[in-house]
Amino acid sequence: MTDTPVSPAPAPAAKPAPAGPLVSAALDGPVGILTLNNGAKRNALSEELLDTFISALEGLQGHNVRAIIVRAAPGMGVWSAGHDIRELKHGAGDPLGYADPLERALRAIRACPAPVIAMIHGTVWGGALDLVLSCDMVVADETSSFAITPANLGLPYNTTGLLHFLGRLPLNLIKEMFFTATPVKAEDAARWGIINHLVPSAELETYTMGIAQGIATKAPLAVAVVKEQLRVLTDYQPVAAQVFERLQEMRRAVYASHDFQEGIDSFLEKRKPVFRGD
Ligand code: LCV
Repeated sequence: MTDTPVSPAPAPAAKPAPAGPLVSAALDGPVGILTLNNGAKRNALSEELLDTFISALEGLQGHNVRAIIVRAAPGMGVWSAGHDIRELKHGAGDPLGYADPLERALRAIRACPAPVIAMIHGTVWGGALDLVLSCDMVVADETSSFAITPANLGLPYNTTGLLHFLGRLPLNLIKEMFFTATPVKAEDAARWGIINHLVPSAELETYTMGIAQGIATKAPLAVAVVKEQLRVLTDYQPVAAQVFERLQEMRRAVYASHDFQEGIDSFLEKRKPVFRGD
């Protein structure tokens, strides 16, 4: 990929600028490329990284891009370790609420008029899988795997997130992924439909860029309207207010539980969690 770097998205003003941008943006003709650059923290989706991601995504739209590729920096064994667990707080309300930075990033991807293609080399964990599934297409290589892990943290996944999975996978596969938190390896991810294409590592960039450049030759207004029609038709599932309230009440009991605190503590203390079911 021969990138023409665009000015890196400004880091959030509140904190000192990171050594290099946590997310860099580049243009290759009509194709934008967003690169996650925090290898030391395995591209954990912190508020800082996600704010930078969202502004970089919005910045690319200002350059009239026709397709956008989201990738990790070359050679990283972990594409993203998911939600920054250090930013999950027990007793601070819903850990995956509407205003959560990860939820904002998912909405930004889904609302972006240009198709967004996730290019995966390495492992994808937790909320990063929701981010990948929020992209319009996924191209991955043989090093990829995909895990959704709230059961490792005692965290109650949110209803919007579950709808993202229901829009993509059969119920039995969603249940296996959520109940076991086991990473789905590349071959199975291709067979299950988590990814569009499984290609050898050596061809990953060329293959993904080929799809992006192909999209870039199509009528952008027609592409953008189909993307928005599909978003509206899949995201808006009628749920009775009372049902939604009951689900929220059930989730409240979980994120107030000892097990959620244990999930966070065990990660920070680098030990296995012991869940008591309360
Ligand atoms: C903060 C991290 C993280 C991280 N946050 O490297 O799906 S939900 O509902 O659960 C949602 C809420 C969610 O997304 O939760 C997070 C789900 N993610 C995970 O459970 C993955 C947690 N991470 C890991 O299992 C390992 O880090 C992997 C397997 C990704 C990589 O292992 P590796 O041995 O290569 P380390 O574990 O040594 O991590 C390197 C540094 O990145 C930090 C980790 O704390 C460490 O920091 P220090 O060097 O300061 O110790 N890190 C990794 N993941 N999700 N920080």
